[in-house]
Amino acid sequence: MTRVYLGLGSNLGNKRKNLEDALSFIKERIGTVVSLSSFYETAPWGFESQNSFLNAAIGVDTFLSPVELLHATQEIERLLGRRHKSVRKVYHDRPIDIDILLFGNKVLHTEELTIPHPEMAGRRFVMEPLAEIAPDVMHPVYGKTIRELLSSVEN
Ligand code: PH2
Ligand code: MG
Ligand code: MG
Repeated sequence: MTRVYLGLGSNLGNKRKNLEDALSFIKERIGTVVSLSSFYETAPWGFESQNSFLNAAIGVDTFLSPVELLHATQEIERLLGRRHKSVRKVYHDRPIDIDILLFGNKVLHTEELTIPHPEMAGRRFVMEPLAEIAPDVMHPVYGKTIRELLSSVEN
């Protein structure tokens, strides 16, 4: 079993309900949710949109492999009505985005999946919720805790 941390974001429709529905599917299909951050209202980062985000982070204990976890999160995104996938950092409004931030201490780089999430440490909308639930967890590439990384986020 592995403790994983996921980032959740929604900026379309009933955002709070979208996050809650994602949580239900995660409990059903991925594992035991052991921690849940507050919901943070955040400005769109990296693209132009009128729609603010609701972001959160969760800790989950799962028996899935990294690729199984990726496929499970993608299936949940589809079930909650996500149509567009971000391609090469061109982002779209979305009812739900579920990102794998950390997978235990695993470091993985394949065509399909990079773990830890390559952009996490530069994004306040990820690090602030994550630091609420996992301040002392060590980032396996940077060798710093989430709390330390949050203190040097520039946005
Ligand atoms: N997700 C992105 C791009 N920009 N901005 C905010 N505030 N919250 C997000 O979850 C988010 C974003 C790519 O997935
Ligand atoms: Mg994302
Ligand atoms: Mg995503």
